[in-house]
Amino acid sequence: MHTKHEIIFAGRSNVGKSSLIKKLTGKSVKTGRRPGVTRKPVHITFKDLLITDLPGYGFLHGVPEAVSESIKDAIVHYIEDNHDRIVCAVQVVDASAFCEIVDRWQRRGEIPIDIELFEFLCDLDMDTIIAANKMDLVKDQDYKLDQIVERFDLLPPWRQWLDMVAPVSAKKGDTSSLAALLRDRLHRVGRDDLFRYVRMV
Ligand SMILES: Nc1nc2c(ncn2[C@@H]2O[C@H](COP(=O)(O)OP(=O)(O)O)[C@@H](O)[C@H]2O)c(=O)[nH]1
Ligand SMILES: [Mg+2]
Repeated sequence: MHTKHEIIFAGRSNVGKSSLIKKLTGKSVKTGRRPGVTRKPVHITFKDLLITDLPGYGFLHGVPEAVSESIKDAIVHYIEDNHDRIVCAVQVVDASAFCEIVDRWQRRGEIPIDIELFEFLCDLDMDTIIAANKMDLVKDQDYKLDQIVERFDLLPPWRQWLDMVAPVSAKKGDTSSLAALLRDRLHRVGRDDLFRYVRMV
């Protein structure tokens, strides 16, 4: 069937993009044996809905800088090329490591790649959901989520952003907040019939 709507998942390597897609849809996306192996977008389709697992970006051990740059370019081009059919972008972060990584980049005077991508999505007027994954590793969850939204230039408390921030744990199977937001986006385009492909549990 011709693709009408698309949901994309973007994020650094190893943040849990593929695990989240598996939890939400029940379908496996091909996962590389080591991070950085998937360099092309991987798709799953349900009727005319496409779910896309974009290659992980960021520095990777053993992957030359030029390769990570080309992955970033490929992601940007993919999003630009398919902009019109993308209902929403899920930007996945590892909640337990995100702030530290962002701060390290900022201390070096560089724009962290996650922030750069988020700004790019905002500039495109893309409906973006931040999925804070690996919440099972986080002790003080409200504090951590406040810290995370602040890095994205969103004013804490994070609960002000419940329509775009979803704390989840793919590992624990705790993904209902993200499923609810995705269903809301599908509802907005009149596609309640696709809810069954985005499971609440
Ligand atoms: N603790 C924890 N680990 C997770 C979670 N989600 C994924 N992982 C682990 O993180 C690693 C990378 O997951 P994967 O889905 O392949 O990440 P991707 O590279 O972003 O697609 C795997 O070892 C997963 O088991 C989570 O919610 N909590
Ligand atoms: Mg993956």
